[in-house]
Amino acid sequence: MELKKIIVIGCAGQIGSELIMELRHLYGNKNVIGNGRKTAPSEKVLESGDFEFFDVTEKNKLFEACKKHQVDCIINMAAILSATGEQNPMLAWNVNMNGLINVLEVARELKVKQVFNPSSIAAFGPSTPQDNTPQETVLKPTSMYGVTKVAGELLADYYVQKYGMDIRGVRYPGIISNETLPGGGTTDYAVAIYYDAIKYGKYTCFLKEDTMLPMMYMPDCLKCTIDLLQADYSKLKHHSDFNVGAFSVTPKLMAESIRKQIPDFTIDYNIDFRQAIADSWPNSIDDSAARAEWGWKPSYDLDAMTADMLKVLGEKLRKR
Ligand code: AKB
Repeated sequence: MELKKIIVIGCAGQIGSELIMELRHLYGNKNVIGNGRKTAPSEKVLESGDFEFFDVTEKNKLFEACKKHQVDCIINMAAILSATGEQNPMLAWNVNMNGLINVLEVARELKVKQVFNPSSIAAFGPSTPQDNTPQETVLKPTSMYGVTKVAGELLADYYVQKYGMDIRGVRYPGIISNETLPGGGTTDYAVAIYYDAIKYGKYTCFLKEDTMLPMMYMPDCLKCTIDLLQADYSKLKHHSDFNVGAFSVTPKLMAESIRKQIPDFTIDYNIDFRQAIADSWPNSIDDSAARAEWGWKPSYDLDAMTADMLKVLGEKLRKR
């Protein structure tokens, strides 16, 4: 579908901050509007195009911004993640659910052509098969974040059926990146470990060494988001709940991968409440529906990602 004006809600965050720059590159700076609550995104984001400050829970401001810029696509990256969600469940419910219903209602009222709303592996729970977790399976999460992700998938699919809207989304695994730090997630260790490997040569992990989780490197995350945005809607059988996989990793395997580049790197463990969240999530993901319906294919495995992360972060941290 030909999109003309896109707004990225929540683009001060880990994924949004990189996605907006990639979209501006593809669609033109003036055609991709940024949004953040009050945290200033990078200067690069602020200076390269329009930016509107408001909270996704403020429906009127969202409506006015979409109307003013005549957007035909809303990408909703504003969310409270799993760990913060367990510390403040009502905040997670408010931002994730009221934010989403605002996005869907504004899109319906303004006849916005397309909405992208991400889900997460957090939609699964302890009674879901943990290996090669199927596309269609038990969705009984035990975290508030997961509850909002399942409810969000159902709500989005309801708007597809009821109003004939074009709404798309993937169940992101843990995303590993080197530009904007993630915040409040259970998979955040997989980013922090690289920063600490370079800065201190050691890392203390809050998950046990054998905790296997699905992960993805940011270039693949951007590719999968944009590929789904651009996919032929008539070919999609699923809408807002695509499983997408890249590789699965434990803290121990990640440390071994880092040691191939930094032989003296050490890891130790100080387990906290995030272990219970991680234990309720899959080890690996079956993403055959995404592969069949819109051609999803990741590029990075663990070692390729580690080499790139250490190179990019090494240069970035040395400059400081
Ligand atoms: C989190 O850890 O909460 C997120 C996610 C997997 O959705 N990164």
